[in-house]
Amino acid sequence: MAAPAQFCIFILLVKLVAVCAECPDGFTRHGTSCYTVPHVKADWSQATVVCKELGAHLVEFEDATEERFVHGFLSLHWRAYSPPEFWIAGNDILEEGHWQWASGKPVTFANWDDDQPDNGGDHDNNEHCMEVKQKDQWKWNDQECQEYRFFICEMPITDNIGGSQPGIIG
Ligand SMILES: [Ca+2]
Ligand SMILES: [Ca+2]
Ligand SMILES: [Ca+2]
Repeated sequence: MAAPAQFCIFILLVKLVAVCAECPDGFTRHGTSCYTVPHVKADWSQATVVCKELGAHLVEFEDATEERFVHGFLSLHWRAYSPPEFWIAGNDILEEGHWQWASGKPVTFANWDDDQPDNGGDHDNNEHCMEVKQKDQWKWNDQECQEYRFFICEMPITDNIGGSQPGIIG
């Protein structure tokens, strides 16, 4: 007797997850994340806060496939942002030259622009935050974290579902 009821609950959950898996307005889906690029500039630290307020975080490229998607998105939309320069989550704030994403995950591949990261060169020595720019074909550059840039937020879908629906299962 219990099995059919459980089966129905399972179907209900699958439908619920399917509905919840859609991205919020203004976000674009790729894989298990939703992405948005707010029309506001902020320094790198403020950008992390704004993304968090949106239920997201600064974009972290887990692999080159994800990066290619974001490049494609930026290539379609960059003209709406002036100048087209964007913060992403990479940083070497904790340890010079040790690049990681803001979550603490390691940066597992590289797409640095020529001669980057340079930490600003000899005269500067103060570049610890990662940006991508249209004029550099979206390759990575380290930049001073205090600079104002647009930024890309990423909202992992699985985190949201797990976080908001814990009581339904069981
Ligand atoms: Ca990611
Ligand atoms: Ca640095
Ligand atoms: Ca640099």
